[in-house]
Order: sequence, then structure tokens, then C-alpha cells
Amino acid sequence: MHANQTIPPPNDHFALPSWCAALTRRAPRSHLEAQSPALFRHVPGVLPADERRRWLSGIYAARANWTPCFEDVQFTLGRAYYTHLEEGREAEYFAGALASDQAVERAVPGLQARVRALATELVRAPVTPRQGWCGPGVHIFPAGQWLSRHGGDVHFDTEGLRAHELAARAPALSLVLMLQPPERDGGLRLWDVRYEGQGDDAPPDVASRPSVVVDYAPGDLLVFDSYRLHQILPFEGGRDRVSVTAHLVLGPLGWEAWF
Ligand SMILES: O=C(O)CCC(=O)C(=O)O
Ligand SMILES: [Fe+2]
Repeated sequence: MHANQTIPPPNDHFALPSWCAALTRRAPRSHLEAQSPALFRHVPGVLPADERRRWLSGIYAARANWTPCFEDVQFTLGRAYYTHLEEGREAEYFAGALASDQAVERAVPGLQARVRALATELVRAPVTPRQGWCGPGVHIFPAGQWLSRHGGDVHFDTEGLRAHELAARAPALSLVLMLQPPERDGGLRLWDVRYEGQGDDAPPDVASRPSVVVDYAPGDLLVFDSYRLHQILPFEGGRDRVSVTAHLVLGPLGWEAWF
């Protein structure tokens, strides 16, 4: 980030730092994070190396159960709502929710509970599965394929929010636990642009808006406001980009998580 690009503090009820006190009782990891605390929280080394390796081998051993998305541009272990929405397969997502959770649990026992526990620590309140939805799951972005060359969509994580939650700007968080970063690049760009009801499309002036890039190391946890514009950047090398994603929303029943 250039010195003349200052990120203003959030002007609403949602301020990430105060929610994340339990996991972030530490100095900011970088100058970048210190400058823009309301943009994201980057917590290094949340998942120990031996556990991370065990999770990765479980994920690759379950390759036959990965769900292909967008004509093999990416894969998931466990179903992701946004891919089903964009492919007109919402019914399949909900019909397959139980089987999706079972597939994740078989491949990596304890992954979903562990991610909800991390989320619980972050928000300092119980985080429960969103009933009827698929639980936290895994993204696999293959090395050398379309997304690695082009990067992901510029988007908000608003797809899974219901109309009333969107209208009320219900507090919502996205969690990414990086299991295997690519060999080079593939960070996440986060913009100083928040959802303003414009649908999933990025504002036309996005190129001129301030942004930061978070580079992941293995085992890092990134937490950001789901209404924050973001994009996975292109990457290089022979290693797939593999991460766990969970989305959270605060509703009348408390915090709920889904994928
Ligand atoms: O993997 C990441 O860094 C972000 C993933 C993401 O944007 C999403 O799952 O919606
Ligand atoms: Fe996203």
C-alpha cells in the first residue's frame, strides 16, 4: 500500500479488531496490517505443521469426492454455496448438505469442528453450523490452470446472506485457513470498498481504489469482513492452492457458519 493511501476507519457497527481480541492479542504482523486494522486480521501459524500435513493428505486421498466447479476451474471438498448458486445448482447444494459434511468428516476428521472452534475463539461466542447448509469446506485451486493464470473474481462474500441479513448488514465474516499456498503469489487483495447493495459486481472505479495484498504462509488464518471487496491473485508454480473457507453471520440464533 502506498503511503498516501489511507484506509478510513469503518463508519458503522462492524469493526473487526474488537471482535477478534482473543486471537489477536499480539502485535500486528506487519506494517500493512498495523495501517489497516479494520480491513482484515492475519493470524500466522494457527494450524501446526503436522496437523496441516495430515489434513492435506486426507484432502488429496479424497480426490474422487472433490466437487468440480466452473468446468474444473476449481474444486471443493464439501459443497460451496456460491458455486452452486452461480451454476444454478442450489437445490443440489441443499439436498447434498448432509453428504457434504460427511465427506469432509471422512476425509479430515475434526476439520469442521476445529474451524468452528477457531471462529468461536475469534468472535468470543458460540459458532454453530447453519442448519441445512454445508459446513466449512476446502477450496482447491489447481496449479497451472485458468484461475492460477487469471486470478479469481473480484467479489464480495454476500452470496450466502439472506435478503434481510443483507439489508440489515448483519455482521458477517469470512475465514480462510491456508493449508497450502502456491509456490509464488496467489495472495488475497482486499479493497477499501465495502458492499453498498450493488450486487456482486465490483464498482467501476475499483482500479483506482486503495487496496492491500495479504500473502499467506502455510497454516495462516485470515479473517475479513464478508462485505469487503476481495480477489484471489494469480499464482505460479506447480503447487495447488489449498485452503479451508468458512462464512459466518450473526443472526437471532447467534453466530452460524457455512461454506
Ligand atoms: O482463499 C482465499 O484467499 C479467499 C477465498 C474466497 O474469496 C472465498 O472463498 O470466497
Ligand atoms: Fe470470497
